[in-house]
Amino acid sequence: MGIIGIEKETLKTMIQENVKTLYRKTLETALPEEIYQAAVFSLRDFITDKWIKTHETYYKEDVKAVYYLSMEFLMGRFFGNALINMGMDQVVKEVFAELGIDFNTVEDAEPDPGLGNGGLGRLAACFLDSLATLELPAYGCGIRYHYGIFEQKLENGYQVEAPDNWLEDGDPWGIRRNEYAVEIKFGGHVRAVPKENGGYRFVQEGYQSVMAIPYDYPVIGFGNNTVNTLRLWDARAKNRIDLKSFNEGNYQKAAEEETLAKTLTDVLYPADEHYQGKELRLRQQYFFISATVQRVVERFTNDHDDFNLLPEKVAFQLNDTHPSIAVAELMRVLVDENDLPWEQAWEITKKVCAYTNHTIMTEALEKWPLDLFSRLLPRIYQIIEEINRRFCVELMEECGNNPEKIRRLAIIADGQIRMAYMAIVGSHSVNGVAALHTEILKNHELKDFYKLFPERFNNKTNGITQRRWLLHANAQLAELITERIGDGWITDLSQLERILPLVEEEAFRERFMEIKQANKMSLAKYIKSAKGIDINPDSIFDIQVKRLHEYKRQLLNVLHIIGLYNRLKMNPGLDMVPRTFIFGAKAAAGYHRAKLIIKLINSVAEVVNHDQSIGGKIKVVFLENYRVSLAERLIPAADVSEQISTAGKEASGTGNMKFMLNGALTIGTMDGANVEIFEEVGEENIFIFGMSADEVQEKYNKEYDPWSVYNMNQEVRMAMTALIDGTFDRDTGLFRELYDALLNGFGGSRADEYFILEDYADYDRAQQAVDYAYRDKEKWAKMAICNVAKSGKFSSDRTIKQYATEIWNLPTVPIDF
Ligand code: B1H
Repeated sequence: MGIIGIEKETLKTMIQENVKTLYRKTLETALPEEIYQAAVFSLRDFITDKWIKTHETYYKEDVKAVYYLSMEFLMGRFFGNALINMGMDQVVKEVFAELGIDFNTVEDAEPDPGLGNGGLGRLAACFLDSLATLELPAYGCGIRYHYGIFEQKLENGYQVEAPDNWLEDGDPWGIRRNEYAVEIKFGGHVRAVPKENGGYRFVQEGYQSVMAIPYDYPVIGFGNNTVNTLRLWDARAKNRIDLKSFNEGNYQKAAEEETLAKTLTDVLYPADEHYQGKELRLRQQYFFISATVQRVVERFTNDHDDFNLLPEKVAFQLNDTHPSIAVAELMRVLVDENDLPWEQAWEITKKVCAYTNHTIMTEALEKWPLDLFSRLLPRIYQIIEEINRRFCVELMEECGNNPEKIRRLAIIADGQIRMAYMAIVGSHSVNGVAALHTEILKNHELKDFYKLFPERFNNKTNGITQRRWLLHANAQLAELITERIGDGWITDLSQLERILPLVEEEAFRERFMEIKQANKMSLAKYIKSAKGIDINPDSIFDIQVKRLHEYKRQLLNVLHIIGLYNRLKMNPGLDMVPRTFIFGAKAAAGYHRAKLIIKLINSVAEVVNHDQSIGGKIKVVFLENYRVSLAERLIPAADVSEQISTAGKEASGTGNMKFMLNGALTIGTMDGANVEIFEEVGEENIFIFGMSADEVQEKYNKEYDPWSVYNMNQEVRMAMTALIDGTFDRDTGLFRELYDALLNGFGGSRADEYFILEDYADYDRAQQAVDYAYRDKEKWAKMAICNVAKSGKFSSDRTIKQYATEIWNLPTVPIDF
């Protein structure tokens, strides 16, 4: 048994002891969630030693570190992934088996922390995994929301939201660090105090304050000794309401501060890609940025006195504009609190900050009204005004007196602060998240800035971590791959290319397809137990899971299902491979149209699934509460991955990569990273349809009349009619809004804004090609294997290496242990 044997016995005792001390129970009587907690406390012991060593090393070697600043970290469950990265999963599984505990039940007892909306938050989580695995000094910096993204339930086919109280049963992974608490100031006014040697110092007075308390979470590298830190800030009142302050007449202020602290970090804003302009959101942004910036600068000054060295020790990566206030806060800390001249502080700030753009959807653009901003953050507001004033002077010098252009590019205009512009002006790097997206930024959305600062613009195509999305989520496929090419792919995904020659081997293809089948069977079982729906495991599993947005075009998918259904009704003998359409999607609570589309999917499911006359050829399943842990179940079971956004609208997509890695074939538009998936696999291994981004732009600028599609295409006409003729709405007229939105425009939006009808016919053609390809089992297997083999580019390890060398100049720091 050797070392493992000793560890196993130790581990058993530790788990038993922890169950005893935490819950006064034995393993026989403990609940799965209690065993889970006990197991985490046992594991933490092993992690903590490496964690301490990592930070000792960073400190001693005075290394440069990147701070990934993000409002969202959609981490998913920690337990299974921590075990894998620690190299302890086998041991722990054996220990559980020997103790008679079911591992999966315990794994399922962990809450799935949803501290993010979707792709942007999940990207941050994948990046942290890659940073630790690549031995790069890195901190994730964000907010410890008490409630993550809402839990979605369905009532009568409608989405209803329930709170997600992920901290309810405690937080075994987080460590509170009271000693690093930081004071954050809101409101009040700014006073100019004369300095001894001339000039003024600006101080904020009459403010409200809140304490920021950090909670540290371990981020474990795979197969090394690195344990980095995800630092999430929580709010606490500075002054408790007490009799003393009451007597001093401070009761009101203390009460206000207490309320502020209570609500500040309560809940994640769930309106993915939709700017709302809420005061509390701005407070959240400043709260975690000010806390981070103050801590980072304080730590720097502990052992440096030359601020020009700051960019050699610190890189801030701004995950979209949400943390872009960091530009102004760093200026404040350097100029106001450390007496640096403006010019010097500005050069340092630009060298430290880098900005990633994640969307070109105009409704997501952050533009804060001046009155709100200046009331809440008076000193930061002054600093932004000064940044803007100097930038406008620069523009004038560069382009002459061109008021129209200055207005167009100014950081402050029309009574608003344009956060994206501040992020660009205050950074040395601006990147998009896929090649097409970056080109659109350079040539359209941010064209003027690209002309001004061409050297700042660069592309960093997104990636995903193969540790979670293959090794953990699809253990059997991972094992098959390892059997044939070794386990090097776990830290170097490009090695997957080496399975490409195996497509010619029948035995390999069969094993590959058997694993897919097993994953489909276990998903079918889950769907039966969760929804009571019987699905055919031999049907094509066609999956679209992502946030619900009009631009992602779930409506195109449903409309096509209606079209297929009509076809089957007219011709029950229609020769088609049975298909199971699976959806998962949360809609922002206030996004009426998105919620109506969810209702439509469920109404179509209700009718189609109960119609005996179509012989079970199509089934439609809407799985509620799509989240990381559900994705881990769904994606390994997919045959077809739906990536059907209107070209030019999806910045990258990352779900597309997860499906590919698990051997699903993509049906998709030439959008976001689909373009690069297409380049990797070649046209014979993907189903591409629809207009290109350029064609979309052109159609948008010229006239587009969806009625012409309607009039020319009978299937479209019938599917549209089914929206309003009572087939799915029991004659309530419920879906007329969708009908009108597509044909006439509705509520201020143009008719068929996202070109669903225009792309319908080509989508249907591609879907028929899918059906046709699936009939040839051997060919399908080859295509699927090819997708896995060519997915190496989409590892977040590749992405992070590019950030580290091209943006951060960040060397690796191996940890000896
Ligand atoms: C993406 C967001 C986003 N882009 C605002 N933008 C949010 C914007 O709460 N907010 O205010 C939340 C999220 N999310 C996504 O980022 C893109 O749509 C995907 O295409 C991309 O893959 C992902 C990661 O880059």
